[in-house]
Amino acid sequence: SAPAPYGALPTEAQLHWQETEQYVLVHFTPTTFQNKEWGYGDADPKIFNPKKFDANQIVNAAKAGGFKGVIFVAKHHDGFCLWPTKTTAYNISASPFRDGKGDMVKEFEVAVRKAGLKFGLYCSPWDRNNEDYGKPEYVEKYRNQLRELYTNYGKLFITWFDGANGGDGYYGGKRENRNIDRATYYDWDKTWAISKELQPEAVIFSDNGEVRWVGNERGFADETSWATFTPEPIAGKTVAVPGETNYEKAQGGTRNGKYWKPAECDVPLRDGWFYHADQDDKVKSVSELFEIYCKSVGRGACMDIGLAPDTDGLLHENDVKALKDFGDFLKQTFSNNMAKSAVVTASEIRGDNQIFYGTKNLTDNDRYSYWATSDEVKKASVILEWDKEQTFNIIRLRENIKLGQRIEKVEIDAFFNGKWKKISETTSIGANRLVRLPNYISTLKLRIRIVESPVSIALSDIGVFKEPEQLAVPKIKRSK
Ligand code: IPT
Repeated sequence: SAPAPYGALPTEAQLHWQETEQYVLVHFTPTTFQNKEWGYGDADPKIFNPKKFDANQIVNAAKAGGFKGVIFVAKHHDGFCLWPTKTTAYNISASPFRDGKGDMVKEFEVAVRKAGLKFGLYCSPWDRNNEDYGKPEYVEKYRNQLRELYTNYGKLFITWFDGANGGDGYYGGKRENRNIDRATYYDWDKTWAISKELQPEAVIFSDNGEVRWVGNERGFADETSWATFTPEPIAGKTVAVPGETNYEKAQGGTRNGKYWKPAECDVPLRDGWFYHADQDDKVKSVSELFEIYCKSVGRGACMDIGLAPDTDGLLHENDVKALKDFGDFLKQTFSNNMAKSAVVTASEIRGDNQIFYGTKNLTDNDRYSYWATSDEVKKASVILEWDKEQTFNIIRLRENIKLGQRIEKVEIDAFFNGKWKKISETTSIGANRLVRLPNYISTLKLRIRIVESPVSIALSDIGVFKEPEQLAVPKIKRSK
């Protein structure tokens, strides 16, 4: 029989989110036209007039980068709604865009579906325009905004909730004190129930959501990062709510944590989430993006890259190029999996059942078919052997996470001059682990030794890859 699952387990929606791996988050509001990061909610709607706006240009640039989903910021902190909402006059109908008949959320949705990607929405809880903000009436309006968004734009893969949600303090030089008690004001259980009811297949992103904020905006999970997490409040608070969850702990998660809450690593493609012309030469290079990929997707998290359309309503050519180059680089790296041409043998197979638990499951591209050991076997190894030397620098490991996160430590050896030599070691595996060696190695044999696991092993994938020696295209010039 199959191994018993271990610890907290992912839901169906979390499995689908995990498979998405990379997506983008698009910020485009009147704040873009004010050249700010956090708008005050004081912009005249008339300034929102992107004359060349084309959702397809933005979505297709993301697709060329290998991104499989698009989250659109339907309302940011400035409170301007990018769809014709009934909840406030401060919305796109008051702007000159499409003569006041526009619906940018719809235009994004249509472009995303046409490109075959997944769609997600962010709607800021914090609202610096709404006159009711801080009162119970606002929370009702906010919930109605969510209802509109989760009803009229098809199936969403993620609903995104910011922890930057109006606590006491200075924001962008402006004092905010609306006496919001974040532990109670938004009543998150009740607010999130709207997402659960109207979009049951979407995961909720937040500090303590079904997908957790990784705790920094550099795009990096910790070297050891568990998919399970037990949220704790920040110092001085009693409940772990969005904006008041101890985010320092989120980078690594919690071994044997109470909940399955894997990390999302969000980071803008430029320095800021919004477009600023003086950042045109600060677009991240392919090597920076690949480092982020390895430290997010390669550590069992998802990668969420911020895209910032300019005042024309288009992505700048440097951004388009960076995304395309990154997508090409990923394709070149991952198109040839050398593990598929190896003879793969294991030190032990559960019940000797080659079909259900054998090593062929390790190279079949199925995240949920797996090699397993017998219940009492918690240390085991797999050898990959080729008939001619292979040169590579990336080793990919995946567990069948339907059975939980099991493995705690792995050592990796290569065969040089008739002897095994340890070349690397790693910790948490989970949905995906990329071990990126500092140099290429050439060898006839590779050995993966699972050395620490509280229960039997259920590994679903071993991949072996070589990242291109040179980027196919010259690096974008950076000023710093
Ligand atoms: C930060 C929020 O505090 C956090 O809760 C989360 O939503 C995060 O944003 C998403 O990136 S605010 C940011 C300026 C660090």
